[in-house]
Amino acid sequence: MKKNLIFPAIIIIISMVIAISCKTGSPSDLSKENIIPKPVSVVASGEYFKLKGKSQIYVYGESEEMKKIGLYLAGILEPITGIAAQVKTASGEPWSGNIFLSLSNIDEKFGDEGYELSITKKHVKLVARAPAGLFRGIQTLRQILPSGSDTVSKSPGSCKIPAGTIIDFPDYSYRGAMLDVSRHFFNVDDVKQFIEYLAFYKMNVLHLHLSDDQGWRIEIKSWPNLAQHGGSTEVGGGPGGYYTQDQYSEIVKYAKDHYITIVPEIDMPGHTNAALASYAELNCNGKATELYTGTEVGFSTLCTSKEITYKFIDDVIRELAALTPGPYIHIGGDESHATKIEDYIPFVNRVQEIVVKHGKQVIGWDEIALSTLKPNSIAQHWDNIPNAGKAVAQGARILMSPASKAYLDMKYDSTTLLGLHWAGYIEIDTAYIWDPLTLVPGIKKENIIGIEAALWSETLTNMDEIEYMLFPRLPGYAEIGWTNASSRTWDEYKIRLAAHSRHFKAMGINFYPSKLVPWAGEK
Ligand code: TNX
Repeated sequence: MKKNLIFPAIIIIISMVIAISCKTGSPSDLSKENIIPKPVSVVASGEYFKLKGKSQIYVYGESEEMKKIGLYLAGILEPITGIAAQVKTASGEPWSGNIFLSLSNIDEKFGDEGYELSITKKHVKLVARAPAGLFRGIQTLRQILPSGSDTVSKSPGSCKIPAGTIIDFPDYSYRGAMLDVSRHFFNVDDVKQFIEYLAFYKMNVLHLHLSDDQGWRIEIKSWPNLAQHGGSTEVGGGPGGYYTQDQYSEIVKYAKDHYITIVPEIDMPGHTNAALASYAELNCNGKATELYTGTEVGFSTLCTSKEITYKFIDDVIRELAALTPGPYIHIGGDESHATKIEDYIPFVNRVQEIVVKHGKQVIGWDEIALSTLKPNSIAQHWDNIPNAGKAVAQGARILMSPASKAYLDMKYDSTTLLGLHWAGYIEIDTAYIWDPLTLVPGIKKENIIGIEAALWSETLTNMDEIEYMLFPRLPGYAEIGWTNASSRTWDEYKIRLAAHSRHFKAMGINFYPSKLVPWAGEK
């Protein structure tokens, strides 16, 4: 840049920063805020709370966890408002000028994740039954700060937050996304970024697809070649990679800090070429296969008639269960076209026993309903409606991931360069307009644990590409899981979604600017 242009450029940049800083916002109608997922109820008072340079965050109780949540909120406020709030312990009634976080025995309908956010002229008070509820409520607060999330403004100022009361709790208890780290490997930092996106939209599960034909991505100490050899490539022949157990634990902890459960998946008996290439004895013919870097499915199978196969599975599940505090282990079970059905059924039955022995509950793709499901097993519906029906008939619950609605790797339309389209094109409206309750005939609400959007990575190689497929569909899936279907319409949602482009921009997200969304309407 020429010297005489530097000064005007600096002025422009400074005025842009000021324009998006907290100072300029003067909202007063809480009910007009564009919150995703849409809360259960929002009542505006017409007033506003003014966050000032000396505002502090007060937490009730001495627990480390409360303090941590307070610090998390402080870390969010600082870059947006320029206010470096301190976290202190409160006692007595809330007093003017500050934000208060407390746990209280409010109505059971709030569950662990619900919260009540009351904003008055004097203070902000966030109350929940459990820490997770406070964390979810903080995401709401984050979305109603005038300048949006993560906007960098170093000039401390005052910030007006519209006042009123928000009462909120989720419709479904399981609201997740899946990331396929097998077809292409994504490192720990990428996964952490993914976790932050889920947290912003109050999702609570990250399912990691840790093994497939193209790569084994988790260190198993008793079978080291799985990761060393089986993790050494990916689709297209790149170097692949794997998480050491320490790295996996780091992901688990990061997720936990965002009140997100990790569900690890070891896909079997199909989708196992990476394991079959790493250990010859897992093959029926005793010969190791070649590593695979293509994108075909359905050609591999563990040797279900060999005892060593079950020793292998027992070791893998034992190590994985020990590293995974969440209640679930996902055993895959999809597209086992190379396994005879008479072998598949006893195999899945036996693997369920192994998972239960190691203290975990089974999740598997809907084909596992062909076997005898344990009552607390969960079938993940992706394709076959009769399979979902079979699962429910056996007393199992369904996790809803219908490919034609909730597959994040499907192209938006025929012009989308990334992704696949075997289940159709999934524009933003298609992704949003469906009800988990009406997909499978005869199914009741209590048969559904929740929803999960799946991002398969055959065509995705980096975070930019992941973001493009995630956004702006992810907020819609989060809302389907959180907000009761009776409170959702596409016409109203698309306006709120349009306003979220300010968050996407502030977070540097590479999103698909769908023509169906009136982005010009953003504030
Ligand atoms: C089907 S969905 C698969 C995956 C592919 C995906 C691509 C499912 C359980 N299996 O192996 O990656 O389609 O969209």
